[in-house]
Amino acid sequence: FLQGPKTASIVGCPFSGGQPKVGVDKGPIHLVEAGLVQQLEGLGWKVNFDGHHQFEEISAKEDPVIGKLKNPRYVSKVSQEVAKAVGGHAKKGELPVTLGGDHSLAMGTISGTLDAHPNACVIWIDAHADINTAESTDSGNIHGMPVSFLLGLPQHSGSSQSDTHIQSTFSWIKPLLKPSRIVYIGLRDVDAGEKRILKQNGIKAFSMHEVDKYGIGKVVEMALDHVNPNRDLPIHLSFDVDALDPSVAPSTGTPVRGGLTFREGHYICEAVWETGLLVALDLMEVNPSLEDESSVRQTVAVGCSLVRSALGETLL
Ligand code: B3U
Ligand code: MN
Ligand code: MN
Repeated sequence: FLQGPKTASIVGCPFSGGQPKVGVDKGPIHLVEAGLVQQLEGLGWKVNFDGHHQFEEISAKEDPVIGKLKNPRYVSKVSQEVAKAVGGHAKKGELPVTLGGDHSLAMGTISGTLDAHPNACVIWIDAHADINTAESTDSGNIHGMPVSFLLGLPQHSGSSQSDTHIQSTFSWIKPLLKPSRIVYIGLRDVDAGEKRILKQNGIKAFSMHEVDKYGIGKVVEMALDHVNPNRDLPIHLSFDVDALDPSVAPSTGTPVRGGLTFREGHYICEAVWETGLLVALDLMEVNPSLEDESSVRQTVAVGCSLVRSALGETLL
């Protein structure tokens, strides 16, 4: 295919177990209610959407922390289901569009993509690096950790018993992602431990500093040159809406000022679409319970707009 498959499959993931704030599980519902399906159909896509996923909850009582990790069984089980859904769509030649939900879901989406496209690369758009390990995490929130699991980094939690327990809980994740196949854009709130992990693994990241210095056009070109030098590998775009400045996308769980502008965020989506290599898209961390009604409407609208751009809207 030249411009990606022409069927998009919406994977609605009402899930918030990777972080403590309620409401992010309502993100996908609001995005669909805002008309995302019809908007994509308006761009000429055939869109599959047969309702949001219904994840069977694992109660807090049945899901005590392992080391510092919160809701580990629930997060793992949900992401495993998401991996199956995303992988299934991708193998049928459809474009999975996963709507979060919190970013721990990317353990599932990227596992699904790599199952269908083992040579895929990942472009991760975020204020945060989401690469904490069981050892480095302060919060224990797994939405700050998915990349470390995808890379198969060692998960040391302080006792060998809980190390084994973490390993078995997440044993379905095949560590297929190579450090050279992921690139970040938008970072500005990275923990000290995460900086160490990025450096040790030689992972390329373009923080807001580089966006300021080079401009978004050059940054995206450099990011693609790094992760996809011959422009021949399938691309998974994982977009955390908190990469955008809070003035653009206020309704998200961990806003950080100094983020991407509306245009910079859209430019990334357009440039990825332009490669013709997009095989999967995530839009994560829209939380319609945070901030006032007009902020929610704005954030949901921007979310829909980013998805449309990644699916070809702005290309003339
Ligand atoms: N790095 C911190 C904060 C954080 C990560 N992702 C989000 N927040 N959204 C952590 O909790 O790991
Ligand atoms: Mn994130
Ligand atoms: Mn984030």
